[in-house]
Amino acid sequence: MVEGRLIEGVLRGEEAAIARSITMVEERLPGARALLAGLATHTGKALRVGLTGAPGAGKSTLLAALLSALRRAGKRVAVLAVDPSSPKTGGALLGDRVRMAMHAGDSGVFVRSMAGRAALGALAPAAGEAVDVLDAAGFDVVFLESVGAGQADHDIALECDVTLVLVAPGSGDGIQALKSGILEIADLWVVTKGDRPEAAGLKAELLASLSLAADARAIEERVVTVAALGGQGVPALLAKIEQAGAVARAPGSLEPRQLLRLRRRLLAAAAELCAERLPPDAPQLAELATRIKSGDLTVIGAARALLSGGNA
Ligand SMILES: Nc1nc2c(ncn2[C@@H]2O[C@H](COP(=O)(O)OP(=O)(O)OP(=O)(O)O)[C@@H](O)[C@H]2O)c(=O)[nH]1
Ligand SMILES: [Mg+2]
Repeated sequence: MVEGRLIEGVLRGEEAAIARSITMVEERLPGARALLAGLATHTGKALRVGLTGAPGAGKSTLLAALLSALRRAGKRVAVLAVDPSSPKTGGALLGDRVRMAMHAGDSGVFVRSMAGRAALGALAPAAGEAVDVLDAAGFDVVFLESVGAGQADHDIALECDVTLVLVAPGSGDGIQALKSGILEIADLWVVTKGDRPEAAGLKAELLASLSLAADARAIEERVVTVAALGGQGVPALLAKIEQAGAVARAPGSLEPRQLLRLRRRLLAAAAELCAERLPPDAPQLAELATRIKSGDLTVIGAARALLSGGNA
């Protein structure tokens, strides 16, 4: 069976098998479910780190610095860049490919972009499943980079153990300019380009804004300034990522992210199965629609009947 060979390849960390598997998951190809089921017992080891920020915030530069630091520590690292707005060959990520080329030929690094194919609503779960593939392939840390697109970033954050939101000085309106809701998804806020003179002011502005909603000291612990070009602040950020990841993944933690994630996956899979069993032209739907129209059933009543598998 094809999936069986792929599973073995992924577990051995073979790049071609990993790439093929991610494509299967991304494009919902036949066999993707069997593949994920086969890999499932081998997942749960990787630390999943979300990283998001406006265009030009410094995501690629910081990722390159984090990658180098993690490689020096002997960790295997993967980056999955998700861009819901551009087609697969889109330009936005090409620059990243070039930057990441410094890791080309290093089998401890895997970089891949994932774009547009999956329906927008399904992109985050598909990205999460692609991370499962990388997790099973033995990567210690998997970064899910998203290219600031509001709701998609939020959904992607739910697939991660730790989420970093990057804010850069010199973008004009400071934190006012950020997409609404983006700050709330962060476990750690990262002020990038810390070598620039406006960075301290931005950090103060960020702290003031965040402290309205929560304990100021607790917030301060979670705001980190880095100057990734020169590497300043990167080891400290890495330590905070590992610390936040350990908390999020602790079995006794109040909201183990893995459980939340699995609950969401379960719902998404149930919806997928439902849609598969009931294509829009299913006779059962036509019959129920007629009954709803005649006042014999309500929409919610018919939906309940469908879910319970019984007759309305
Ligand atoms: N001064 C300074 N500039 C930086 C630093 N980090 C990144 N930059 C610059 O900021 C610009 C954007 O950096 P990128 O890392 O490409 O930002 P990005 O968020 O990946 O951008 P997109 O992929 O276009 O969304 C580049 O010109 C970088 O050289 C830093 O630590 N200090
Ligand atoms: Mg970039």
